[in-house]
Parts: sequence; C-alpha cells; structure tokens
Amino acid sequence: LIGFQPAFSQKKIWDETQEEKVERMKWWTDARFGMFIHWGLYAQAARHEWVKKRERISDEDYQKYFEIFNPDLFDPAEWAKKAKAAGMKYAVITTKHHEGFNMFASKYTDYNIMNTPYGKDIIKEWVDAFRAEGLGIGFYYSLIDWHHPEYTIDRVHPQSAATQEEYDELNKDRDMSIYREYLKNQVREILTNYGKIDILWLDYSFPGEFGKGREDWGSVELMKLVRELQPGIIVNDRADLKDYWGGWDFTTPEQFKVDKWPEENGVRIPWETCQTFSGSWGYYRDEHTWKDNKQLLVLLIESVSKGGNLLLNVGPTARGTFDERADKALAEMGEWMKYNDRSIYNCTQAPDEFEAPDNTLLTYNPETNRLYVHLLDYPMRNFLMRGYGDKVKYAQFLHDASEIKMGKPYGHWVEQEQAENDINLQLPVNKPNVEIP
Ligand code: FUL
Repeated sequence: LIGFQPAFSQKKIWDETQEEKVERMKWWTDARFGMFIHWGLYAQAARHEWVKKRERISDEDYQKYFEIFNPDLFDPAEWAKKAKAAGMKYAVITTKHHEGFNMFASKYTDYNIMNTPYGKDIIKEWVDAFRAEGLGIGFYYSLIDWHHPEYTIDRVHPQSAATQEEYDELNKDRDMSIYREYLKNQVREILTNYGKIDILWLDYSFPGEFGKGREDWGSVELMKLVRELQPGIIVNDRADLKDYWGGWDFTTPEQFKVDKWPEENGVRIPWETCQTFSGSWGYYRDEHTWKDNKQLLVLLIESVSKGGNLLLNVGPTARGTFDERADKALAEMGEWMKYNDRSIYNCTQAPDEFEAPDNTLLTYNPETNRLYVHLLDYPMRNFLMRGYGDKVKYAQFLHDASEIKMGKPYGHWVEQEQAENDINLQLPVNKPNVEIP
C-alpha cells in the first residue's frame, strides 16, 4: 500500500489526515489514464510550444498569433468523446502556457482569448463538454510567464544570466511581487469561475541559482488559496513545496518511462508520468518521431504496473482539431481498452510475492484480488509461471473470457519441467484478438 505520510512533509499548508488524503485521491489513483492538452497561440507556429524562446521571437512579432487566433473547427464535445473512447478518465488543459496567453476570460490581462478573433472562453466551452462526458477536469497553469512585463527573466531564457550581477542587471526594472499578485489572481479566477475543478497542474519551478522557487511564486500562500477554493482538488508537485504537507499530491516524471515506483524517504508516493505522442507538447506539424501503438500501450500498462498514472498529451491544431496521427493512436488505444480496461482501472503494482516472468508486466486489482499478466511477447504454447503454483485458482483471457487451462506443458523439455510450485498456462498457438500488437 502507498504510504502517503512522507516523514519529510512536516510543515503544514493543509489540515488533512493520511486517510483523508487517500480518500480524496482515490478516484484519480483508480482512473490511471488521462489526456493532457497543450493548446495556445503556439499551435499556429506549429513548431513547439517553446517556439517563442527557441527562436527568440520578440513580443511584437509574436503578437500576430494573438491577432489571428481563431480555431473555427473547435468542437470540445468531439474531443471529449475521443478522450473517453480512448479509455481516459480525466483531462488536463493548458489555461496558460509559458507564452503567457490566457485561453480563458480574465479580468487581469487583455492578453486573453476574448480579445482574439475567436472571442469566446475556450476554457468554459471545454470544461462544459468534458464534464458532460463524465471526465475529471484538470487545469494546467504555467507559473512561468514570458509575456508579463514584471516577470523576471529566468535561467531558461535565452538571455539568461551567468552571474548574479548579470541577473540583477537584466531584471533591475522588473518587480516580481506584482507578478505574484497577478498569478494569485489568475489562479483564483480559474478555480472560481468554472465550478468544481479536480486537478491543478502547475508548471514549473526549478529552485537553485537564479532559478525560480517558492519565493518567486509565493507558493505557500498560493497553495493555501488553492486548497481553500477547491478543497477536493488534486495538485501536482511543481510549486516547490515538497517539504509541506498539503503542498503537493503527486509527482510528475516528464517523458520518463518509470521503471520503479518512486519513493521519497522510503515512502511510495503517488505519481503520474506525462508523455507526448511525438517530440512536442504543442502541435508540431513537421515533427515525425511519433511513438507507435505498442510503445503507447506498454507505457500505460507499465505505469500502472509500478503504481502510477499516464497523462498522454494531444497538441490540437490552430483550427481546433486533433492531428490525425493522434486520432489514430487514440482510437487504437480505445480498441485495446475496450477489452482490457479492467487490467488498468483500479489496478496497481502486484504484491511482491508475484514476480513478473520475462517479457511480461503485471497489474493487480487489490479490491477484486485479480492479477493481470500482460504478455509483451506472445509465446506459442506453454507459459510457465514460476512460483505461482498455489496462488492461482483460475485463468482466462480478457478479450473473450475464455478459459486458459492450467496444466502440464504440451511437449517436453527437461529445462522447462514444471515444479510443484509453478503453473503452466496452456496458451493457444494463435494470438488472441486485441492483444498488444
Ligand atoms: C514542461 C514545459 O516546459 C513543457 O512545455 C510542457 O508543458 C511540460 C508538460 O512541462 O515543464
């Protein structure tokens, strides 16, 4: 079981017992699979959400994207259906990415969706549609802001400073306390104007020399506000509040295929890996390093097998549609999930007594006491599971609920003789339908 009470979280932002926390997060740890959506003005450049920094585009030049943004084909109900059909249970959308543009109506800046040709609150439309499909609602909000005039230039900026003097010189006319106030006001807006919000995904801090940490964001105060406004909300770990109880709820390995349940001080912590289909979060027309279907499924299964979630990202186009490569991948995952989702939802890492045979991943549902064996390399006949002898009552395929007989191996091979405490699954030669490709 996960221990949610890390010894290092001594300082308190939020009064809650471990049991209450487990309960608050249960829907999320059961859900296992969500959709990340990176959408903003950068979708028009169609070459990475960091395009402004990567290409050192000035505010003046970037302004054109603001003046023409008009996603005429945006149909959030269709997006929500696609997420649901893929087997996803929640979704997290960028309300503001590092570029600073607001996809929501804000009274604290004109640099928001209402002042583009589109002129409607995308976040509102999105929330309504996703909620209608019963999906959990999550907001990504960037702590970094490349547009706000008071936001101090940090070390990810191309002009970044090498020394403290350079840093001070670069930022001498900027007042971060004004930005902090703005940040707080905006977080209050998104957590007030759209009803119950299930997840807040802040991004990001990099404490250290000239880096940004809790002081820059006013994180302690910010998080108190978040908990007060949305007591049920689940928050990620990027506001630099690791040592605060209530400062974070789960950790966020980004583009990492996690091979072991992450721990802090010997305690297993809730986690979610966020992953892209390709090499970018925002829509990137000419990027072709897309993960294939098997890689994506293994990512999902492997995450669950180590006690974690997968947040899989789509970067919609500037017209408001999904890239057709994303559509295809989502549909294929949905096809697999239709038959196999019970090996994902409510599942977690298998108890230690079960060792995963080679080329398999194990997931386990503690409530039903079911163990799921995912065969990554389908064997043609016998499948010996060492040490499982007295532990398995019955075996079946998921896709058609057909029995898998457990018995003596077909054929004979001395090295593979079955021992008392092993079982042998008599698998059909033909690979069943809708398995991992
Ligand atoms: C990172 C950001 O810089 C990326 O653009 C993306 O949003 C990713 C999920 O988090 O920190």
